[in-house]
Amino acid sequence: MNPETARFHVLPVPYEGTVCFMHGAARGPDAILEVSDQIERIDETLQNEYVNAGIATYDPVPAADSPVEEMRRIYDAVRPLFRPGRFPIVLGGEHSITPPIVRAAAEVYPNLSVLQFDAHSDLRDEFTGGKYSHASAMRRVLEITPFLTQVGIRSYSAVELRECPSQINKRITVPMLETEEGLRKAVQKILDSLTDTVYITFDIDAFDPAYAPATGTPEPGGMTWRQATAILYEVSLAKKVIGADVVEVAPYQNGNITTEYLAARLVAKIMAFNC
Ligand SMILES: [Mn+2]
Repeated sequence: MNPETARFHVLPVPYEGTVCFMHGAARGPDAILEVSDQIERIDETLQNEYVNAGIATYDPVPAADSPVEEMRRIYDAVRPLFRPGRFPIVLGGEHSITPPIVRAAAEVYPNLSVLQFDAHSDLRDEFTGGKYSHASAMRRVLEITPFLTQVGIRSYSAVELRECPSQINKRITVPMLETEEGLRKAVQKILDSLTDTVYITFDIDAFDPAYAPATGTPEPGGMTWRQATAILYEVSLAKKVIGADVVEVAPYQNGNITTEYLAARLVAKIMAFNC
């Protein structure tokens, strides 16, 4: 696909430099791209052939030895992809890859807000791997923009609560989504908290492990496919979504493709809703 005319720009970032528990996120981008051939070219909700908008897939960003160098490489690779009309989708890799992407996006789109789907709040100031740890990703994002809305969070430390008290009111828990009325209210709360221009970061562990088991820290009590896609649909309709990442897919090597297939479907949904 000619990158000049493509709407969607897919950038693989196979980085897992600071992972502290289950490894494998570096294999995420390849696994997602591989199964993406199996996905229909038409979206079943909107009935649009989103692939016709054009999808350009780039070579992976080579993983660096140091987090600082990795952040620089990601920024350099993704910065040219943020342009009016272009919609970058970055495939991780661990969650620490998100801050340099948000930094690049915020340079093009002032007043940017970030919508984070995640089991973990990732607001620690430092963790294993220092300032650029996967557990610090959203703390770094808060240094770029104060507009951060978090969905699906069910695991965090007392320190995070204490140090980022303003985030507590901008958090949508999974129980809030469990009835039709709850989901409707949650969507409204999300829309009210976001600015007009939105970047989406989607940690696959936001889903319940029943949906996406192959991830570093599969937390029970997660979101369903329907809850996640309903929120993505409403946000894409009401806001200008300018890019997204899907991170923390750590594929099994036993032939179970449930998680990467779901991730590929998620990417397709994001494309279909933002054609
Ligand atoms: Mn995360």
